[in-house]
Amino acid sequence: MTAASTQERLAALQKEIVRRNPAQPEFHQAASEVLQSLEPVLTARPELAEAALIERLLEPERQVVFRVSWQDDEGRARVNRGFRVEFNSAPGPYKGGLRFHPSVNLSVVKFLGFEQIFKNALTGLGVGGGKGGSDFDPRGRSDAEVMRFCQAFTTELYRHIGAGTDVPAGDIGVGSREIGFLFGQYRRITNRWEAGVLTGKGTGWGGSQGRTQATGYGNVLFLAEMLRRRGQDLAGRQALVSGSGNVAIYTVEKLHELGARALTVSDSAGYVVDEKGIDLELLKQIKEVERGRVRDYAERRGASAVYVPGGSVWEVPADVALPSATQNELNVADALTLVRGGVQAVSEGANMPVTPEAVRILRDAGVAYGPGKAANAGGVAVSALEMRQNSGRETWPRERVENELASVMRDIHEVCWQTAERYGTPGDYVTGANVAGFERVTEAMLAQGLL
Ligand code: NDP
Ligand code: 2IT
Repeated sequence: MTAASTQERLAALQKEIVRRNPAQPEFHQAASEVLQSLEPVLTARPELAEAALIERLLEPERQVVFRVSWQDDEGRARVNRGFRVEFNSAPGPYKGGLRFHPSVNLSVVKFLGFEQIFKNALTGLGVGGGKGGSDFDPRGRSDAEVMRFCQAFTTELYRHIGAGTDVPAGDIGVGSREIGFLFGQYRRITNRWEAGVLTGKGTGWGGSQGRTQATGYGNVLFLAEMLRRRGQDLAGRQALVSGSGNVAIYTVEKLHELGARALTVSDSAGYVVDEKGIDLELLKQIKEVERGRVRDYAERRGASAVYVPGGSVWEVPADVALPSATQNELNVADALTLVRGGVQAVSEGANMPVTPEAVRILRDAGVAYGPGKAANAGGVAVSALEMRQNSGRETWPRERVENELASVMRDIHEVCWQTAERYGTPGDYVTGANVAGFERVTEAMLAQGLL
């Protein structure tokens, strides 16, 4: 195959994706980002362009959409929509989080599930790709309402999941509280104590030490590795973190551990800039214990912190940026502001937080850019380690998990780096991650025949 004929085929595929998946802009965006990286590998390795492998990759193996009816505290019946998209199980059981947020729809779940295939392949830990969730909004709901919702959700989902089939975990709006309720209902319905059916469990009942911290920690380790390749390090750096949930909190923790200073956190209402660096204990108290907002942080922190309603953390000048909230949260204007402010590296804790046009601006300006499917893979990597512990009925000490996480993140960085070099785009982690993930998954698919 020549480069030109490959390009033609990819362009035709892009059109076909839009035609076959109408009104799914997030899925189009995620698919297009990967397809744009594949020309060199398809031209160089025609066997991977064969057998409709790309077409198969783009079509989920199975998509489940279901009704979730539950009762609120006033006794009223409520109805939400549940999703599980089982995208690809060639490397291992479907694996990926559940997101509870009013913006969840099939497009969002498919974009996340598609990215998860490549991310999971990069971990090398034998997990396929999937994602799920609901348009349920947990904000303002009591514990009892969240429990009833999770039970109703599991009553439908349970028949599709299992330790060797499909293993959900958390994502936006789903943390250890929700995983507990989901697990309890699964156990009740199946009459099985099947630890490996969900990850992110409590450490007293089958969860892995270090899973809560893994995504944020992993992203900072990936960022440190990108900087190291440029002869720089994190110590003394000023960092921007967006979001104030699971990923953001443990990103701040690891940044501080490595001598950097996290200046910001945010939520959908506004952001906080704290010139002394985010006070982690206060942030954890407000977010993990009280389930409060970043505005509360600013009110209690004192003079060093300012709350800015609306706007975005990217307005603050800093050396590095770690978007850790949601998709498309960093646009062209933000990228230009960051570059003007002297940013040297951007590493994605969230999935697809930087828009494609903004990525181009960062790369053209020579900013090191770590795409989420490599940089935030630490969470699912420790989930895969949780599955290992569950299958052997083992409990690994925190230190062992952290060492393995550090080694997985180094390996992911290395495979992205080497792959980018091999295809003539040194330092380009997008090509590295997409092509390396693609090679691993398609090799597994080819070996298993036409399914
Ligand atoms: P949480 O629910 O713990 O926190 C989400 C944070 O992002 C909150 O601060 C929330 O603010 C903010 N946010 C969510 N949606 C929006 C929105 N539409 N606009 C503005 N802010 C928003 O989720 P996580 O920390 O777990 O997830 C954050 C990101 O990291 C997501 O992209 C997720 O897919 C990704 N990720 C998570 C992993 C994990 O292990 N949890 C693993 C890999 C990636 P508010 O409270 O106002 O909604
Ligand atoms: O986006 C992600 O990688 C996650 N939400 C974590 C998935 C998992 O199975 O741990």
